[in-house]
Amino acid sequence: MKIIKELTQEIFKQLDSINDLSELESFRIKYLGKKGVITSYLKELKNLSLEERKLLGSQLNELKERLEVILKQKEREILFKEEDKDLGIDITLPGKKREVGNLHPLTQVIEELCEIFFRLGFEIVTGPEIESDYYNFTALNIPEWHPARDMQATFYLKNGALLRTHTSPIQIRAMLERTPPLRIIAPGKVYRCDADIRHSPMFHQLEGLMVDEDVSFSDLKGILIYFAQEIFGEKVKVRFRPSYFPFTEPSLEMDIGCVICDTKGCRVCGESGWLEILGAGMVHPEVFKAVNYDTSRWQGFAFGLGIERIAMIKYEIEDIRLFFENHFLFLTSFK
Ligand code: FA5
Repeated sequence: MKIIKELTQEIFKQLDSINDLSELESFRIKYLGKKGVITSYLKELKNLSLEERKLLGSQLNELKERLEVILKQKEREILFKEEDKDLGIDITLPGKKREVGNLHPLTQVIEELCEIFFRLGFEIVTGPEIESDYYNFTALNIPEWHPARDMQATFYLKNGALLRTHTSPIQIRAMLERTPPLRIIAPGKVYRCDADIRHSPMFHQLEGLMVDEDVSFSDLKGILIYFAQEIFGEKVKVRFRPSYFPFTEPSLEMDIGCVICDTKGCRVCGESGWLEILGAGMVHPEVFKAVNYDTSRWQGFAFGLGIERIAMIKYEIEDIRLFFENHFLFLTSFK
């Protein structure tokens, strides 16, 4: 028993200092080989009494089995270490964090808006960014001579087409493709010669249109207030102002209380305390005429939201240009 105890200690002491596979193999042969120490002791058992044989035999076999398991573990450890050395890896270094990307803040706002209006039964549609004069202006009751064409400085293409100045032409396309009643929203890029901290030559709008037999101006106001509270929270300050659009009558513009200065006035809201986020109104009978909708039966409202303005208020961003300069730190702060 004393010999087994000493042998066990000796074996484990030696194991600690083994660092490569050839040393490990010599060690295995020394103790477990045909002429190894443990094997020899096992062979000697036959010279002992039955009682001693039983006791020592089970102890020796247990040590042998334990050692076989430990040797396998040690072999795996040595192999891993050698692999790491080959690859030049320091296994003590902390693991690498995998960066996960995020959607652009404007995409996030567009998705949130679509979800809000989708819940209200609006269908999501799209239209082309290169438009004809007819859909962008004429069908929307903006004839060639109309001063409203100056309201939106337009990028014209050589072939007479233009980059749409608003998402309102999608109203016309959607009404021509469908029969009323209908509810659509249409997010997309629009283009105007306009650039400062609140205006960008390319920006995003979301158009909304609802046509039915019994649609009123108060439905429009109710939906706009609902959307503002959903996106900015219930405490949001909202203001409606009378306005003019050739394709709606009556028309309004909606402002949101500037969250950056709490309506006290700052650089972002042009010192007014408010930020204009949308234009809206009841669909003009001339627009219904352009799509052959019976004006004695159908009424409707339409609105056009400025997506960047909404994102600026929501995320308290002072300069619209940040959305398009693609600074990595700016974009990744919207995770
Ligand atoms: C229009 O574009 C109308 N088509 C909106 C409309 C639709 C009215 C349906 C009635 C019925 P306006 O030019 O005001 O309207 O633009 C709408 C919103 O787009 C503005 O309230 C503002 O939030 C945003 N916007 C306008 N110009 C810019 C710009 N250059 N950069 C960023 N956002 C802008």
